[in-house]
Amino acid sequence: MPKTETRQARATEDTANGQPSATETRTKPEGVTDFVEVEEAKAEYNKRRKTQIELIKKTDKELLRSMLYEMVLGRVFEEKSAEVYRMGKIGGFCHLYIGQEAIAVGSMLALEPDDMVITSYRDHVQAMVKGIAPESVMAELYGKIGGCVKGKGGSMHMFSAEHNFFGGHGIVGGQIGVGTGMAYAAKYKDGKRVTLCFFGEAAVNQGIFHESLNMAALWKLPIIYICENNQYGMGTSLARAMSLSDISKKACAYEMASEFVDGMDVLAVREATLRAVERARKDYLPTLLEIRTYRFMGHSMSDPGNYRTRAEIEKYQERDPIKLFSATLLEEKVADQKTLDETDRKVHEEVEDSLRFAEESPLPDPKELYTDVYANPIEPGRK
Ligand SMILES: Cc1ncc(C[n+]2csc(CCOP(=O)(O)OP(=O)(O)O)c2C)c(N)n1
Ligand SMILES: [Mg+2]
Repeated sequence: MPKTETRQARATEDTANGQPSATETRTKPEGVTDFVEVEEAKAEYNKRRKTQIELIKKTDKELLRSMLYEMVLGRVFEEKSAEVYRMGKIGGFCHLYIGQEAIAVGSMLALEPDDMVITSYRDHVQAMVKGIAPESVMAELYGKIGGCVKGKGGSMHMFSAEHNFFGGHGIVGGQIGVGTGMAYAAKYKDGKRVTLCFFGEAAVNQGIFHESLNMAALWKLPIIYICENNQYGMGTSLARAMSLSDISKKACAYEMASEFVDGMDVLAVREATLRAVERARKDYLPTLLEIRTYRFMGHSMSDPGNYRTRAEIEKYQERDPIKLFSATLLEEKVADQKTLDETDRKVHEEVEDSLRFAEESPLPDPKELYTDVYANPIEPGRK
């Protein structure tokens, strides 16, 4: 839960960094570096165990195993991307999703294929969960013609109209307005499709968030706003940047339904999304989900990460969503160790294949510079 003391403690740090502080000086409690206590989250998770077991019993076992597969695929894919990035094979910005996988998987596996998704630049895993093949995402990272946008988008701009995946957006909060427009179009045209719009917690401070939520509630749009609260916007912690850090509460300003969800619990994410999907599909009502998570890596590949401690990262790694879910599946006998090893083996094979594909895919021909840019293409060389 939000802790005012912590916010003030952060302000104290600001002063130490030479930045202005709006609050009085206060000693930072030992070991408290964020606004959500891991111990508290663990206790909440344990309280949910009974419900979780019931959920596991009523959910298709195959679906549960594919949820695990998708999370592991996301993790291994990105670990490999980081490796080849460091070798200089991928250029430009590259933001990893490691630690946040339960959000993409829990929410998107609750959708129908026709439902639409839009997100920020931290998009590789979401693109794959929506159905874009790993080789197509890897080739895009490489800037090759086999990429899902023919190598012209790169890491931040995965896109596939065929898979109803509408980006990959670099402007913080930009996708919230576009996503709201998509939901408007869906309702106007047929009313059946739901839009899932992901963004980070730093985007909530942008005007577009508030304008969009107001319109979505007023016009009853079938949209689910998913705030992936990983507690940092680049090197700035949420506690230092937001006056009301309980993000799910902001929905009440627009009379919108909202929930606060543990993003390390893939089943909790799925259940909350299912409730929101029903609200959207049946009654055209929007929902704001604040899903609490943590990114295990830096903001991007070029982040030295000196704004947080190793101890803080390790504390959250204890609640690694993949470890938690694997343990639950083992306990409930949905999977045995052999299944987990086999998942790991298959995932590594799939990631290696994607890498081979990306390596072998040619670079785009220079004439591709002129394709898919304007609705009415300009002729090359025209003055
Ligand atoms: C309008 C705008 N302002 C600033 C930036 C620079 N910027 C890129 S990412 C980022 C932080 C966003 O954090 P958050 O929304 O929490 O998403 P996360 O990176 O944590 O997933 C900022 C400030 C930008 N891309 N767009
Ligand atoms: Mg963030």
